[in-house]
Amino acid sequence: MSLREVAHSIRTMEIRGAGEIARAGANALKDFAQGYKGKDIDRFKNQLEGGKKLLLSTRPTAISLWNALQTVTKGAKDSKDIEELRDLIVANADGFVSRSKDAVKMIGKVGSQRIKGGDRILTHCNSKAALSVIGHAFRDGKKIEVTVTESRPWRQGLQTAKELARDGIPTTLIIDSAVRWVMKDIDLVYVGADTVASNGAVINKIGTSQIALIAHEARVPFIVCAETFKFSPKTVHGELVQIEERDPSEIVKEGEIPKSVRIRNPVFDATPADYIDSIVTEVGVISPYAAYDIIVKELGQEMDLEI
Ligand code: RUB
Repeated sequence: MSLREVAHSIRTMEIRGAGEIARAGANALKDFAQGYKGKDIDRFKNQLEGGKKLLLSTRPTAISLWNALQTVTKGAKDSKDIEELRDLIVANADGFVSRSKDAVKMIGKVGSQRIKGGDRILTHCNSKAALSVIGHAFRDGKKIEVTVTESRPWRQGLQTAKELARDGIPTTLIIDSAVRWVMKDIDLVYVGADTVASNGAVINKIGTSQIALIAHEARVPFIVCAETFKFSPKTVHGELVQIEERDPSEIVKEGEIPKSVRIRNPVFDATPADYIDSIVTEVGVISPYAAYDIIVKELGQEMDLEI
């Protein structure tokens, strides 16, 4: 796929999930660099920058994509010739993709320690990191059951339910508004993240914050699974996370309700740190209040504040 095609696939959600879009973005820049036939280094750099902008314009909320593209182009400014720049982009992209896949596996191992045989787990949307935890616990022989929310309007929960059923994990599907009713039958909640802000707030699929509130009310631990590249250096610089609002046609069909009715389709929300028990990362389980430390330690290269 060309860089343009990858951007289109991310925009239209053929490629989706914060980890997947980050890896797809990194690979798109790598493929572009490998296929670059020009002889002018400045033109090459400009086109890479343009490709980065195009990829970043696809979906605004997941910081994973920005972190991935920053990592892939790290050091590009100082490159003096085309070969050197091409090799740098390829090595950076390969390094990012391989680290990010290892991170998902490590999150599975670390996050599953908390799960005991007989636990009933609830998850929302379709998160590779959360599924890694659940799958790890199951492969360790723990007899678990998983409840999955439908996750309107894209219904990513159906994908999650298919993946769990394929692996032989007992799975129940519920509609999003049933969460409060079924919470009495749940022991642990595991969700993924698109972005973790420096104040520990987690931005994830719309409805996540309601689930966190309900879990809090029922004293059920609410655990977030997030690779360190889901943490946002931009929030340290004072930027607010932009919540993507998608087309109303994803919710109602043309003519289904009067045109005068306004339709909003925000697809992510923010869960404050107070409602989060812990965040499982590839460098260990942390309190949401340690988000700033993770940003400084793991993503430190992006941290220089300029006046
Ligand atoms: C997906 C979503 C997922 C996170 C984490 O939203 O909110 O929970 O991206 O996923 P969308 P992962 O379907 O709109 O992209 O753990 O796979 O990165």
